[in-house]
Amino acid sequence: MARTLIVVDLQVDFCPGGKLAVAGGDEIVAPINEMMADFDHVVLTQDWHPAEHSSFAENHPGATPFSLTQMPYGPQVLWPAHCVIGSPGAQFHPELDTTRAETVIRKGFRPHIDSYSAFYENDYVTPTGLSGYLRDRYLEDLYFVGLAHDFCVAWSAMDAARHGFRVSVIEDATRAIDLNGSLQTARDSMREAGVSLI
Ligand code: VGL
Ligand code: ZN
Repeated sequence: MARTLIVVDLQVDFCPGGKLAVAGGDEIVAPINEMMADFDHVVLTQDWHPAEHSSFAENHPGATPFSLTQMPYGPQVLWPAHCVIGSPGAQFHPELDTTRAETVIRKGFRPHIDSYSAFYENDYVTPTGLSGYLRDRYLEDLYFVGLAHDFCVAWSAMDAARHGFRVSVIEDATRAIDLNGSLQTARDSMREAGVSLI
């Protein structure tokens, strides 16, 4: 079965020095580049928010970054502004090899809904189109790497497993935000959803 590597949000703002830096985020770039040779297909995802995005703390007067708020679709962490459409921080890490990418899925561009998963926005009903893309191409054996382990990688992997894909997360090639135990929760939930942590 063809193996597809899905590289999640390996962008400047999620690496040290970025607006929502994940510790060690840049350490996984070289290993991911090398790993691409072992896969038949490579897909990239890109977090891509308008400046007025509702997941940004600065768009909620008085709110501090990393606090929780209620959205019509449920609880939402308020983040520092990051990956603003067209900004340098929204670009892929400059050393990431993007030549093998067969498509780039952008997510989070609707002002009122955040999107952690590469498959569905956080309302769980608005699809990004990735599922249809993969199914149409018979790409059903998926390996996730990238940032952040406990948010976008985990939510993507769980959605993929729920939709009947065969799903693994290559943990060495991820790094976590780890907000209030979110890494442990994400790992437990992934295992429960049938994701292999390898
Ligand atoms: C992410 C928080 C907000 C991620 C994206 O890529 O894990 N986390 N936007
Ligand atoms: Zn985001």
